[in-house]
Amino acid sequence: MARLPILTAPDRRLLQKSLPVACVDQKIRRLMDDMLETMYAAPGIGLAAPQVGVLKQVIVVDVGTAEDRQAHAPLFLANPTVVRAEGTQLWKEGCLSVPDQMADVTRAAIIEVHALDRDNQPFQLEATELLAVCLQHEIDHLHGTLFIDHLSRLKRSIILQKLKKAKEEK
Ligand code: GNR
Ligand code: NI
Repeated sequence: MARLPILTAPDRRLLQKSLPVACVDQKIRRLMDDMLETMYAAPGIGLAAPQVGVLKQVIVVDVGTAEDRQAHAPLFLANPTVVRAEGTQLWKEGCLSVPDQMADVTRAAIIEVHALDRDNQPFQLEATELLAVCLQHEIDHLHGTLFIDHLSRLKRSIILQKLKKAKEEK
């Protein structure tokens, strides 16, 4: 496994739409494993392929288990789609591609997601709470959407200004 560099905004690759994978083959599995290592090292609870510059519909997520948030419970999803969404919830979100910025975002409370797993098998899962938040955040990345796109224009432009400045100072 290998750690991959994580892109940070502003970066045009984070605004592009990712393409579905034809099949979860050895190459995609390798990408998933590298993304998981990168996510754990960051550390983060989710990572989408475009964040490492790969415009493919692949995400990895690990919010821990219900009993022990620290215990590993990785999920690998290719071509994830939300087929049902109900209710709303508010969560303070951050993003590895939007460093040092956090803001409240409203998301669906319960979602049903269809995807391919690490073995190319179709599966579905129902998610609530933080897992639902994280899956919606990652699936957004595949559409070129960042959590700051859910904020007011003013809040978004303040954050983008800070990110631009931070990059210029690098
Ligand atoms: O590590 C992450 N934490 C987080 C917290 C609240 C809501 C969403 C997230 S996802 C983020 C990692 C990331 O940027 N994934 O794209
Ligand atoms: Ni993110």
